[in-house]
Amino acid sequence: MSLDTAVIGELAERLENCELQAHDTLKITLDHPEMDWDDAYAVQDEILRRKRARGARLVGLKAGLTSFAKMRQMGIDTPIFGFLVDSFLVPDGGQCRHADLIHPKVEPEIVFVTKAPLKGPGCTIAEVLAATDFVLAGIEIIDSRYRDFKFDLKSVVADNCSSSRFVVGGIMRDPRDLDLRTTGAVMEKNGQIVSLGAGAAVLGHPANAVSMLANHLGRRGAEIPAGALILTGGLTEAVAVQPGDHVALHMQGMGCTSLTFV
Ligand code: OOG
Ligand code: MG
Repeated sequence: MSLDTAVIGELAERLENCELQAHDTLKITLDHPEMDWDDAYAVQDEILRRKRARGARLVGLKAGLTSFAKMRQMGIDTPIFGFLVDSFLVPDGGQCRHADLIHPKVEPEIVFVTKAPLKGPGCTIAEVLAATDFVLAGIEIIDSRYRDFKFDLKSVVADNCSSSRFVVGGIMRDPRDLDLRTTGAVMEKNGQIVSLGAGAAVLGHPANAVSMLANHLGRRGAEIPAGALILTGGLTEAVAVQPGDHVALHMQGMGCTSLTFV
């Protein structure tokens, strides 16, 4: 750690206020170039602490930058991780207020729900599949608090990896019955196909994102609890949305989930 607790608190407040008031800011590493990974996750933890103090409930976790396309674009080889609270959840087929957000984008994701805790280090994909209750289709709405989505990795980790809203739905499936590498995804905006992908786009198999999350938490003395909902990362690049847009995700063998921006 190179930042002191007071600075971590100020950065968390600044980023969370951007989220709550829907305005952007410049990336925080401009003011704090010495910020390290522990500082970045400490800011994110402080945002979660602030939300929980106001009654929010932690409902899940997410991995980001897990697709080969995004990793190549960012020049990284390890994903980033964030949290999901109940206020981020949009009901399946429901509405999301665009004016509450800054510059939202949608991305198709495979969602895991655990039935047993997963603890790293050394957590494997086999353990992930054994601890998975079911998988679902999900659309993540990301909304970086940074101007024009321009950030570096530490800034985006501090900003809870651009987490904003998410919707899950379709048919709950046992991952034992599916080959999640070849599971196809078709995302439509207003009836037009805007992205196409398959599960293998995420780290070869989306369960790898869950084992890497467990290993990341293990290094920090934490674990994935039972009953956690985990977004494993966009299969494709994210797509910008405007008020009035209807977005639907069809996931092979897993049905459909959708939302409308109003
Ligand atoms: C960071 C969040 C990335 C994903 O699924 O890759 C993410 C960003 O691109 O703003 O959620
Ligand atoms: Mg995502």
